[in-house]
Amino acid sequence: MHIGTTLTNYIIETQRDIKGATGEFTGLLNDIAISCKKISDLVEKGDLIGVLGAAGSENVQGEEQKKMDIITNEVMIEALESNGHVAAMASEEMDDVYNLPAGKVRGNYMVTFDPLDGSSNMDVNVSVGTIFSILKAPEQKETYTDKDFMQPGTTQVAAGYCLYGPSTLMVLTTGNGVQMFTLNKDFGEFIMTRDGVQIPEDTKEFAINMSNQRFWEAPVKRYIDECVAGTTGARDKDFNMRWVASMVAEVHRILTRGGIFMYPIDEKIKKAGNAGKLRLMYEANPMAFVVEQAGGLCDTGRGRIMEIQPTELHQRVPVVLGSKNEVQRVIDYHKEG
Ligand code: AHM
Ligand code: MG
Repeated sequence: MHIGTTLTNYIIETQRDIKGATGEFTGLLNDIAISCKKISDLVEKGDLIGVLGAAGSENVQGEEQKKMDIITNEVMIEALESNGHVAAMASEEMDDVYNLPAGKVRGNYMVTFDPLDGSSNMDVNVSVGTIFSILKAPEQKETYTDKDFMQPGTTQVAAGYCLYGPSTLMVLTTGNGVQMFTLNKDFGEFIMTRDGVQIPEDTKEFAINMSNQRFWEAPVKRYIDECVAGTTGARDKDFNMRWVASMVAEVHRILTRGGIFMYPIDEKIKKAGNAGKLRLMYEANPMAFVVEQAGGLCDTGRGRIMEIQPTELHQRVPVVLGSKNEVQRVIDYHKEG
């Protein structure tokens, strides 16, 4: 019905259906779209403008930052703090909550984001993406803290990602299904190219980093062993495997043709003192909102991601997402132990 409409027009139209939404929400999504267009341009130019490679610093999680992690984080901040739609933000690349400088108008929304997910793929010219989650600010004030962000994924107002691949695509949910918009660079607009995206309930494709196999827990090992055995084992079909190492690209493939993506907890992760690899607030929750709105499931294996009560800004969680029947099977295996 909306195919061919611009992202801006679509947001204005649907805003009327979003409880309590004002023009501010439209403005906010527009700010995000502008950041993504800028990031798309930087990603495309790459080595021509010297943005590839390491920055020589580490983020709060002790991971090496790429130049592009820092640059894209700044692009997001600049766009989001300028127009009075945002109260505060949090990012994978910033240790603490980002409060707007004095004098900037504070809006009613809080945004969490991973400005360039899969950034190590930048150097090898493989797809990367920006992930975002929009929450309501609990109150209007000058300074926000981590506590204000401790809202479960079920409270997200909107979420999505922008994938920088052969095309630049914005994938969005405001709780009314999932829409995909393709960037037409000739006139700089995101155009809706798919509406009501649905993930097939069954799949023959799994995505997991197999090099972690020896560290996995028993339910994950059982599930993947069965996929690999295919018709010679417990399953009635043979499986295919994909691993891009960009969550955005994996989720996008799953939205397009089904599949299951897993980044489970394992012995190596536990030994490092972590509860998972991926981050709840700006990776797992926004992807869970998108996946569930497309008819899929997103779980830790032991509970629905969006029902987790966050306790830390950079909290990590195990993630199992995608085609309903396969994710359910993994959940069942966890129950069986
Ligand atoms: P990042 O946010 O530092 O880019 O890390 C997240 C990425 C995901 O996109 C991807 O699923 C995973 O980390 C890749 O993990 P691995 O390095 O085990 O292949
Ligand atoms: Mg990331």
